[in-house]
Amino acid sequence: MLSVKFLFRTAKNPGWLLLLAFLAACKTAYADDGYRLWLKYELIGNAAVREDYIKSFRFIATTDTGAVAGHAVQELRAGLSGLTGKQIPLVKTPEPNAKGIILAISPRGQASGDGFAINLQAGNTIITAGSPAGLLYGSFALLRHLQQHLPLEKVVGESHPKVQLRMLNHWDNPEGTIERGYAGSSLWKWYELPETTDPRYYDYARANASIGINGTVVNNVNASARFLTTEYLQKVAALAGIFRQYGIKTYLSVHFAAPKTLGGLKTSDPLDPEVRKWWADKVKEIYRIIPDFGGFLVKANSEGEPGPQDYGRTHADGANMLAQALESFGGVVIWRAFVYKADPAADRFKAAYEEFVPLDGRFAKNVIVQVKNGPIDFQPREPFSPLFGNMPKTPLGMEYQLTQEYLGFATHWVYEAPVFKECLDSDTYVNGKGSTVARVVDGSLHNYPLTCMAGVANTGSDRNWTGHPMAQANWYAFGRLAWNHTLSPETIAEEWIRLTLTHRAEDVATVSEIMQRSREIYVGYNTPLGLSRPWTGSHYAPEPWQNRSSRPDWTAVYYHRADSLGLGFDRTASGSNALQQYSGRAREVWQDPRTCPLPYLLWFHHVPWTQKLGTGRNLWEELCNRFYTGADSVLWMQRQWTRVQPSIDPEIFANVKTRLAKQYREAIWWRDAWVLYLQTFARQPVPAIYARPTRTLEEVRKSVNAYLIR
Ligand code: BDP
Repeated sequence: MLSVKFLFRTAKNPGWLLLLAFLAACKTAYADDGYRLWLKYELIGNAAVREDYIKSFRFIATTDTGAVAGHAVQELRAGLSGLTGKQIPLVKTPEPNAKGIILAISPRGQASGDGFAINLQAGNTIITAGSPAGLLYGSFALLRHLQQHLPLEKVVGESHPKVQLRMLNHWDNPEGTIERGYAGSSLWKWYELPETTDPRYYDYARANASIGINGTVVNNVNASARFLTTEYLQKVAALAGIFRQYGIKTYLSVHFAAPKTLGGLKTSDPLDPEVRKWWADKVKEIYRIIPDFGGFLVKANSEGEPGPQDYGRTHADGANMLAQALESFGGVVIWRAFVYKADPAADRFKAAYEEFVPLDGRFAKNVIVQVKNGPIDFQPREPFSPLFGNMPKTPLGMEYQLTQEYLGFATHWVYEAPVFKECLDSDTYVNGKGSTVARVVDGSLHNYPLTCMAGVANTGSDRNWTGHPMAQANWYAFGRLAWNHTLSPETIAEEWIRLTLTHRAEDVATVSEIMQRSREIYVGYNTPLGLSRPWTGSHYAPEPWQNRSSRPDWTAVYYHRADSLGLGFDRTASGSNALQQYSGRAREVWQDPRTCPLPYLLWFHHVPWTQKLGTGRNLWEELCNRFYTGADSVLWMQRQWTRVQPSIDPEIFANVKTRLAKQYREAIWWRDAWVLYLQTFARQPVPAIYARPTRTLEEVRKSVNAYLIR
């Protein structure tokens, strides 16, 4: 499917007829390749609903004629013509008594800029906002409502984003690969830019704007200094020129040693005057080329990336140098807190807190410290990062990972909204009960002047954007939650299913149930009871036996600590005491193995194999229960998916079906690897109710080794 923008450019004559014919052809002639995401705008089958919308939308008028509002109008016209089969004219002055949509800038009540209100007055649907971007968000909200075939009266209301910077972080490299990308290669065709711009860039921007995303970092945090060359800045500017029309600012990840590697200086020391001047000049150049540039994302002194500590300086010294260069242009520095040193005696869990908490209050005003949701690394389940709540004087942004690095790449179906929500709803207790992570991130707990939520993108050049068709929901859910973190995963899933897959109520419920359970099922066969697996290697295949690496915290055994006595990482006072970094009830509940919820148990405790748990089973039996139930539940997912076949597009149905079959095989792979490996320590039989794995540990190892061959 081509972009709306492209259609508008090419379909001038005979204009709307051509567009309609095109949309109709897409519906009937092809199966759905998933390209249109949640913006399908298919003709409404129910004649009464359709007629009601046709009567209510005879025209569109706007008081703002800039590019962003122009795209709002364009989207409404394309959306409504698809949904109702009627073209809606854009008029300067509405006919008397005609009903239509009016977009109007009105600063009252929408002071935050991106917020909007939708009202019905004298039969007109009036979208008001404090800014053109607000009009765009309001238009998409209206379309989302209509795409769900809901009564128009119900659309009335106001909406304001809870977080200011709602961003995607692309881990895309200059040669077109994507670090941890599983949906093809980069969307950005660097070799063609800036002369040629793929129409897909418009659709990318539309999709983001439709869920409220207003920032994008286009390159990998393990950043190539090449992005700061004039040649690449011109390329980035071409992207930024498109994104800006959808209210999206463009940001770059920067290589901290660029003054040396690119500028030819002897040092990249942030306190060196020449280095500071180099950055100041570079920033001036960037703003000459991209006047609304958003700012820098920085991974420094992390996993071998250069940083201020190379010169005996702090993260604050590094961030503040860049912040100063950006300040007069309104740019921000987003400084990542993903750090851990190669110290065999240390607990990686504690590293970010130890490095960053002492710096609280020392960052410049335009710096945000971006924190991964958990203390380690995007594991299938982690406790919230203890940084949240402990840096009251430094705006902390949230970093989630949409791309499924540890969640089965593009093969396993895992709906991530529960992962996001679990963290947001966690109570840090730093200012007493109710000091949730959500309140840290939205700034309300500590009055942060800047707020940010970022998702590491799961998009790529695959036709359906995300590889697994159901992974589109993770992109969607991220945007919706960044806008409004009070939405529930269920609400978001049901909305997404209606926009993307089916309107049939029973099937919406069935797919939603698969989605709600999918993460827990994955955790069951992958990392139950608080196991984690951030070891090196593929981040895909099971290797719980892996014990050799250039550093201890890149082995599997470092994390699970299986021995003849038990399993799990003791992070209480008798162990690494990482629990000390948490406050109040959070710490109290987690530090006692009797009160620690089972999903977090092995994160914090080394538990004896024979220890009876709240479920009545001992640790070994409980692990077996989770591994087996998790893997078997993929069969349940398959059965449920088969039930909805009649109302799902055949191409999407078949695509998901094949992936589920592979997911099942791999769930068994994970189950067998863990069970057989852990059994060598636990020395207990697999409970009789479960069939023993049909292969030996050696056989599983061999299959994993074969998988890992490069
Ligand atoms: C880890 C990834 C690695 C990233 C790193 C990061 O394995 O590729 O560069 O996170 O976030 O999860 O910087």
